[in-house]
Amino acid sequence: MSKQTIALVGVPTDIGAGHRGASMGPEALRVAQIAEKLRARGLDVVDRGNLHGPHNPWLPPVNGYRHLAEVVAWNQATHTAIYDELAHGHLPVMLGGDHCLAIGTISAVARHCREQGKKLRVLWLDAHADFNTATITPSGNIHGMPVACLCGNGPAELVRIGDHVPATTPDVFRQIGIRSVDEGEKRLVREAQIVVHDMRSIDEMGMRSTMEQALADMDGGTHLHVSFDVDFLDPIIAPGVGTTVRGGPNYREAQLCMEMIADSGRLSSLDIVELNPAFDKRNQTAKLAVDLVESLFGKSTLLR
Ligand code: HAR
Ligand code: MN
Ligand code: MN
Ligand code: MN
Repeated sequence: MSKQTIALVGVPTDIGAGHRGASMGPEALRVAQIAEKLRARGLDVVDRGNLHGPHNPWLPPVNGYRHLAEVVAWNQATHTAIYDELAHGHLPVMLGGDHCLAIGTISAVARHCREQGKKLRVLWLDAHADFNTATITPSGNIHGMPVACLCGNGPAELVRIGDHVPATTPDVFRQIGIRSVDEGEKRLVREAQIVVHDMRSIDEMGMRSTMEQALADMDGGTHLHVSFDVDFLDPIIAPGVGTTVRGGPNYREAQLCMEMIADSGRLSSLDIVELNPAFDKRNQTAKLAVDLVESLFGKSTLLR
């Protein structure tokens, strides 16, 4: 079997975010040499360039959503591109862009899994649960809603991307690093029974046991998708995001998280989202994200 092609797909938009600048994420990751670093590991990497979509009109929310029509357009383009890569047997890496784009990627991954008879597991690495709805959102920003939309709780135009409603179910998710959940959102997360490894839990049991649990019960028929919101990381090491929340995983904890995912051997698709170069210093957060992605693809810091 020839080695699997990793396809980088840039999605340069901040359409779902509360700050401008995540649209520069794909280029910052390229400047940090994401393709070259993965190729240096012997991996086959192609860069598809960027998808295109509407510009950000920067308007206030309407009926609880900011820029809904534009978010739909970007996610449709993302769904099509990611589905196409999976259909060709490639491992897609979506370079965001804000986290609303996970609606496009994960709906495509879920569709692929249904067609291939695979089980889906999604690791949601994030400071936030992203489970808001129009009625409870404090902001109207759709990057705070993708998990809800994927589980069928959202506007019809977004929920039906991928033509299967709901795109997936709460039980596929394992949320890790969570430390900022809005009051109404907490209730919905509990009701949906999403498995959340919040920072309190990581403090108490450590990253190793956390990841053992999050990666348990997978087998050769499991497609593992990682949705890496860069604000997962502690802002001391990763200032280049729009919504920093202190008290996240430090460098070693983040490395262990990525190394254990690599060791599972199941990684089949990836989002890298919420990187915001407008908040970064000398591209350090992009470089850190690339360093961690190298670990995700098997680079070990140890003598192994
Ligand atoms: N929970 C807040 C809201 O919905 C902030 C969401 C921020 N989301 C991200 N992605 N940065 O995780 O407005
Ligand atoms: Mn190929
Ligand atoms: Mn997020
Ligand atoms: Mn976040």
